[in-house]
Amino acid sequence: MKKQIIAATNNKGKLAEIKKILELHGFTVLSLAQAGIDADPEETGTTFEENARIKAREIYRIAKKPVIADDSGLEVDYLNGEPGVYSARYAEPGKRREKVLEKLKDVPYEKRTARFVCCICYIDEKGNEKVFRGVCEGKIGFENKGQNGFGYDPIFEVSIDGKPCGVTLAMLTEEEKNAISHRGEALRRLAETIAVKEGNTEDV
Ligand code: ITT
Repeated sequence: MKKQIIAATNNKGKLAEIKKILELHGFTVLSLAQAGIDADPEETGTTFEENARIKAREIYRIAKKPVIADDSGLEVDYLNGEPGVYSARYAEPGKRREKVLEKLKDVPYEKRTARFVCCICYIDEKGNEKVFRGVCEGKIGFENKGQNGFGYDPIFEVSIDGKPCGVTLAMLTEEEKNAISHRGEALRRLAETIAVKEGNTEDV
């Protein structure tokens, strides 16, 4: 049997990426709905790691089964790391990217450096906890470009070989994004650590 993990997220974009990446590594990923859980833990932490632990612990407390939680966000250097852990609450839905673009409107391209950060907290069936981190470096563009992905993807230009190339994460396919993204990196670290092969259901 494949190892089942509950993904403790209410964000559909994240869930799709988590499923794609972990299923490639031999896991079966259950959404909160599939696990029969209706919860939205309050994110009271001040770091991605704290919030990932808070969300994973809350769902583990209810389910007592292996769980992962993802806390992630965009850090813009010119804005001293904003929106950071407040990425999901930075402005009303639909206005968050515009707020970043507006704050950077007179900022030249070379000063628009930014990164996505993702912390994944995994808790195994016995309650052992581990956090995995991934980072994706890039720059904030001057307008929305691309239709794929979610959140800030249309304004985040990726770096290929350390150089920005005018391509946003929203212009990539899901596979292309997962190959270079903060979430892809954190989840591959998790998969390597658990070293799951089909049929292996051992603990961390
Ligand atoms: P859960 O807590 O239920 O997982 P959430 O959307 O509230 O969902 P976070 O608190 O971790 O999740 O906020 C992360 C926000 O950062 C997310 O809503 C996006 O706006 C942004 N973000 C994170 N990863 C992203 C990505 O890969 N592409 C674009 N935006 C991303």
